[in-house]
Amino acid sequence: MEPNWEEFYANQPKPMDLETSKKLLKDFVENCADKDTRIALVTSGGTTVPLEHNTVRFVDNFSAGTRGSISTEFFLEQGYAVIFIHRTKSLEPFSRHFIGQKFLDMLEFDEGKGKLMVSEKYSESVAHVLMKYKSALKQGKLLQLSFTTLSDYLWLLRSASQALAPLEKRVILYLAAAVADFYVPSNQMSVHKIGSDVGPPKIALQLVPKILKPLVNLWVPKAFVVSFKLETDENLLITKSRAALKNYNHKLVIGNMLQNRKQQVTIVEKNRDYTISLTPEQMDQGEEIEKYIISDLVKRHSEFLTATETS
Ligand code: PAZ
Repeated sequence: MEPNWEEFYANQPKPMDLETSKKLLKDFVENCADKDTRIALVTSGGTTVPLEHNTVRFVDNFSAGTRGSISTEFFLEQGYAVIFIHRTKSLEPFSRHFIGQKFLDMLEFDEGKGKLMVSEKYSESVAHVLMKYKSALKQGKLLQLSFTTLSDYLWLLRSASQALAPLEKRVILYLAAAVADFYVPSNQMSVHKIGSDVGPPKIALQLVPKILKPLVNLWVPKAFVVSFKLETDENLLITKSRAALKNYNHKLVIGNMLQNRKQQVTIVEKNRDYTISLTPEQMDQGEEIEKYIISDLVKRHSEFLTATETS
């Protein structure tokens, strides 16, 4: 039997900071409401599935938040306001350019003057990214909210969708997060760290309800909803993407393969599909496929707005 989404929300506790997030969402949406601004809700990164309430261990997935964080920058560049819902500590727009050792390599310290600086070599590129970030914030065009667990994510997704519903067709949902398909319900989870003294644990994972159904039909019925489908077997990519479109009746599925997701995606609609890809030369030049995905989606969103102008 298909798991029930209403039961999920009835039984999984809300994240502690949900009310604060709702307030931020409300203010952000109100700020965009009187303008003609289009808004993208971008989800990014992977969800965890805790095995214990006092969580020591959890099931996770590979997603680094690359797709979502880069796409957010391109949505902003196209004039959209963006609500970026991301996994804590996964990549974030703009700051993704300054992580790890690369960040330290960009800095120089003048001991004589006691002054920390961006090294000459990087100052132009750092300033470029920084200006775009500050401008997005100044214009009230970027809101970042974070989640860790599957449950936190689904609560936040519902709140964000509901907050955006009044903006109707101006909203695009870009669901790039890698969301767990299985979880341990709260009432079946061990309270404390699972010990090894009782032998190998028997952990029964349950199916996560298909949240796209209420999201498309109830929460944001007028929005332009785009979901992602990740596969590792190429033979399944199109059929599974199309099955998702049929089940949830949203606008587009972006299919991608784990192995080459940074180089190629397939945009799947009910009656056609087409590929967006980077050439090896574009890859060598450091181009990012999200630039082309977002440019295509913005065009599709415009067409949708024009086609539904009177409805
Ligand atoms: O975050 P990332 O850039 O490492 O990976 C992106 C992705 C593969 C998670 C995303 O493009 C995607 O396909 N998300 C949906 C995954 C799924 O639930 O099928």
